[in-house]
Amino acid sequence: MSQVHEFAHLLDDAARHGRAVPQIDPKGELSLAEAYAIQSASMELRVARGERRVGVKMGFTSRAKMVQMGINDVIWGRLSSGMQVEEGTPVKFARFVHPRVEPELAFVLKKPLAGEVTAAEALAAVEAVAPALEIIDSRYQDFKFSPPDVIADNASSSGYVIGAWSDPHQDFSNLGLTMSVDGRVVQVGSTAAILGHPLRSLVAAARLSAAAGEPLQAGWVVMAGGATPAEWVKPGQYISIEMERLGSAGFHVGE
Ligand code: OOG
Ligand code: MG
Repeated sequence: MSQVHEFAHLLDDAARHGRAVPQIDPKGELSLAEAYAIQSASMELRVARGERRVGVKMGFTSRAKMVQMGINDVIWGRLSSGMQVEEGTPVKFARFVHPRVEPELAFVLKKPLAGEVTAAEALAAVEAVAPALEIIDSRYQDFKFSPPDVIADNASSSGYVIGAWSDPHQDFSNLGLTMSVDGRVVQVGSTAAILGHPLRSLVAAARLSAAAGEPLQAGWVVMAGGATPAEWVKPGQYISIEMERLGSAGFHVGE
């Protein structure tokens, strides 16, 4: 499709300048393959500016997120170094269009993981797990999109914050979690909301990224997907996740 690069530039510019754009596929003409090609081309633009590829994020892996956004298929996106938010460094609100935040679980891999793998094989590739928050920021007006739209827009990837890493050889299939804004709990959930077990999200990430010719690498981070609906982010807030046994993570939102 000749428009791949045009759409990739449009969405990359929107992300860089924090400016909303109209949906690129209002008539439903884009295939999922074309949408992923746009996503890939937009990641190449980030890499050309010096960002590093650091992993993968999964989307719509919980019913809560599917219901909130009206989409029933698991999708994935590409994570780059420029998206990482450090816990102690306030994130600038002005860089976003209309950000939301959601509680997740993150994996970091110690081995490559590719193709059709079992949950046990996936676990054997995991170095550690951690509580995490994802900042999602659709580049589309009103945060409205179809599946191809959101895939092309890198699954709304915008930022991620990861807490302290823990040994993955413990049961993290059903850990209670809360997300708080300024210390007030705004969402309550469990890691079990993520496909019944977050490892299933890693299994899907291994399959989907290998099929795209970019198998998961040692050292990569995989964000398993939101466990609850996302909440709007506002300047001045402190947003945190508290996860049973694994601890917490949080960040300040600047102006
Ligand atoms: C799309 C991204 C979905 C998740 O964790 O389910 C996602 C969106 O909701 O804008 O990141
Ligand atoms: Mg997410």
